[in-house]
Order: sequence, then structure tokens, then C-alpha cells
Amino acid sequence: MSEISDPLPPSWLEELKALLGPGGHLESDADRAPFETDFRALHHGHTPLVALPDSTARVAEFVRWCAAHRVAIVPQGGNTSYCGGATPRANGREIVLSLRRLDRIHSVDPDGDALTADAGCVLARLQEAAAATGRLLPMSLGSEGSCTLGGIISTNAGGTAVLRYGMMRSLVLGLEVVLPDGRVLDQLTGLAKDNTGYDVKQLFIGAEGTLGIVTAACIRLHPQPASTVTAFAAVPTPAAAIALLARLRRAAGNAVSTFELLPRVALELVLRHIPGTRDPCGGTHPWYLLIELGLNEPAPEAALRFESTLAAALEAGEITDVAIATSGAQREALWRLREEIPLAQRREGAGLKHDVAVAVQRLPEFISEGSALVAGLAPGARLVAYGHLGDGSLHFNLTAAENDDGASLLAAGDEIRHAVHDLVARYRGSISAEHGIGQLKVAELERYEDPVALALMRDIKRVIDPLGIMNPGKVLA
Ligand code: 2HG
Ligand code: ZN
Repeated sequence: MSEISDPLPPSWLEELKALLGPGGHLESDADRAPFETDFRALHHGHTPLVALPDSTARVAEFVRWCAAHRVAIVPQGGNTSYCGGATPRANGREIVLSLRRLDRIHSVDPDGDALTADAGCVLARLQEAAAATGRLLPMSLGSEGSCTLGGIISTNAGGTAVLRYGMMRSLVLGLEVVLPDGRVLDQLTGLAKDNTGYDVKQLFIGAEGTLGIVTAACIRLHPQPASTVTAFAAVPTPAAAIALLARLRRAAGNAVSTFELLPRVALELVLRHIPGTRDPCGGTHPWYLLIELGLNEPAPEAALRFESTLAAALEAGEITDVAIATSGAQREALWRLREEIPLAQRREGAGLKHDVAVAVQRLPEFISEGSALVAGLAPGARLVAYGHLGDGSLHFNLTAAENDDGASLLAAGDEIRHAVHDLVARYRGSISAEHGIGQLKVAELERYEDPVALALMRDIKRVIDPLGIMNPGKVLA
């Protein structure tokens, strides 16, 4: 860790503590520690104190003070970033601003299909609040028990229902944002239609806290489907999986909400490391899919129609085996086979992650070219390429060979990453499909982003945050 060059004067910290009020900060080493390291333990920084304001007005006051003193701010929600986007750097001059005390649900409006809440609300709580009124908040991801509304907006989170409902951006109806000079942008209107000039709130979605601090949001809700059907299917190839997706869409339109691909090795890792899991299909197959549809017809009809579509897919050779959930418990068991892959991969040992996207139709070609590429660069390593096939987004991850401590895989990490990302660039894909840039991929963004887009990003950053106090070193160098 680099040294603390020039600590903030103690009198400044006293001023800040007074400004933040009772319960408004954390200061001891033990209290700060969880805020100074990211969830993957890849990044370690230092903050002199963690600010915990309890209102938007207090956030604004805090930001005004930071702007006046040129002190940098690192906004943090549930601290579940995969790219170190919410971890301070090691210079000791950046103050972590946790939004966790901003946790009020303002309103849930089932008729207007909107929910308004503070940035610090945990996603699972918002999903429950929506469900209690018969509505669906369709953002769904592994960290939903700890990630926060402000965090998933600031990172434009994806998850496992993007195919039907889009990424977080498509769920945002309104935002409240504290700007880097302390002004408050109040666009908590919840309007579905508003064509009054530039839609400035869009700038803050996916900006990873580099342009301002999201303090509250109005989110679009959806009707809850009358019934849900869930299946785990074995497929011979990714191309067959894509043919199946087209078949399901012909039969059920946009009811397909989840279409997740996983290779045999991913299933094996889950079966090995996650107690209570079991393989629902007979035999071994190279690829599997977790499929879910939310339908408007009652359960018996929905199940019959789904089964007949899958029977036709079996006949066409698109799938080779399938297990359909017939109870809530079975559905959960099938979901665990997909959701626990990241944990199982972690438990298996050292690995590399690549969060990439290419056009859905080109994914099979990308997977075979990419497999050959990494086999050459990391002989023996296991490719665990899984993810959101329906969105063209894959976690093109590697795990070291069995009984290998992974040292050589990690040592070759940069070379492998560049090779994978070069391939992605040739496919005109994305080097960060859903996890963002944070501090991990700043150089990658510079290397692969369209120069015109990059120049515009820098212009926007300069205009909105001329002092450069908002989450410095993230997204842009
Ligand atoms: C998922 O899809 C997450 O499960 C995590 O985006 C992916 O751990 C990963 O590489
Ligand atoms: Zn993912």
C-alpha cells in the first residue's frame, strides 16, 4: 500500500464530524476497514473517516465543504463492486461517503407502477416492498441482499432478467443527485414521458459516482406475471442454445426473462462446492441453460405450453435433456446452480474474470475462438464461460487447473486479459458488459473505447466536476 503522503488536517476532520452530526461518521480502524477494501479484496485503500449523512441536505452540505477544501469523495453503497469502483485509493485524502443511512422508502405506487426510495435502500427490501403491492421490481442479481439502489443505478447494474426488463437504466424514471458543487438536481418526477431538452439524469446512471452522488430515485415497476416456469436444460452447443431462444421467443414473445448459459465445468464446481446442490439432468452434457419465463396465463396452461415447446426443441436436437421445476423449492434449487457459480469458482481457487459482451448471434463463434485462444495462453486452465446468453453477455472466466495454485495463471493475467479483450474488440463487443470500469479497468477503457466517446466522457467530467473531487481515479484516469 502506498504511503499516506499528506494527511488531512485534524481540524478539517473535526469540522466534517460536526457537519455530519451525531452518528454521522465512523473513524476507528476497525470501523473503517470494511469500507477500505472491495468485495473481491483486490483493492485496498485508506480513508480518514467514513461519512454517514442522514439526509440529502446533509449530503449536499458535506459536498459543499469538500468542494471548498478540494477534498475527494468516494461514494459507496453496498460495496459490492467487482472493479473497485467504491474503494478509496491509498493516499488517505479521499473520504468514503456511505449512503447507508439514507434508507427511507418514500412511496410505492402500484397504479402508477413506480417506487421512490433513498439511495441507501437495499435492493431486496425494495423488491419486497414492490411485491407487497402486487408489483414486480425486476432487477435481480446475486448481490441483491446487500447492494443498494444508489449503487445499482451508479453502476447501471445488469443481472439475470435484462433480456426482458433491460438494465438498470431502463428502470429509472427519476433521480435526485447531489452535484460536485453541492447543488441538488431534483428530477424525482417519475414521469414516463418528458422530452424537455437533454435528459441530464441519464449522465449519472452508470457514472460510478464520478459525476455526482445519487441520493434518491424513482423506479419503474412491472406487473407480476401470473405464472412462472423455470427449467434447466442440457444443450449440445451454444448455437443450439441460441436456436432454442429463438424458438421460445416465437412461442412466448418477450415472456422469456432469463436465459443463462453455463458449461459443464461450472455445474461441476457448484456441485463440488455448494452443499445441497444436485445435477437435475442425467448423464454429462457440454452446456446447460437456466431458462425462466413469466407468463400472463394461469400456471397449468403455462406449464403445458412450455412443455410442448421444450418437447419440440428436444425433437429438433436443440436440447438433449431438461428438468422443469414443479414447485417453488425446485425452482430455487435450479436457480442455485446458476447463482452460486461465482462463489463456487472462488472456492475452487485462483482465477481470472472477463466480463464481456458481443452480438448474441456471434457468441458461439466467439466462444470457440476464445476457447482456443486461452487454451494456448493458459494451458491446463479451465475456461468457465457462463452468463447471460440472451443478452450476448458472458463471464469469460478462467480457473486454474486442479491441484495448481494458480500462480502462473495470475502471472499471465495481463497477457490473457489483453488477448481476450483484443478478440472482443475484433467482434466489436464490450470489455465490460455489466460490472463497469471502477479502478480495475481504467487503462482498458482507454485502450479499447472509441476515442471520440472517450473525449466526450472527459469533456463531460470536466464540465460537471471541474475540481475532480468525485471518485477520482475511477472510470477515467
Ligand atoms: C454473475 O453473473 C455476476 O453471476 C458475477 O455478474 C460474475 O463473478 C462473475 O464473474
Ligand atoms: Zn453477470
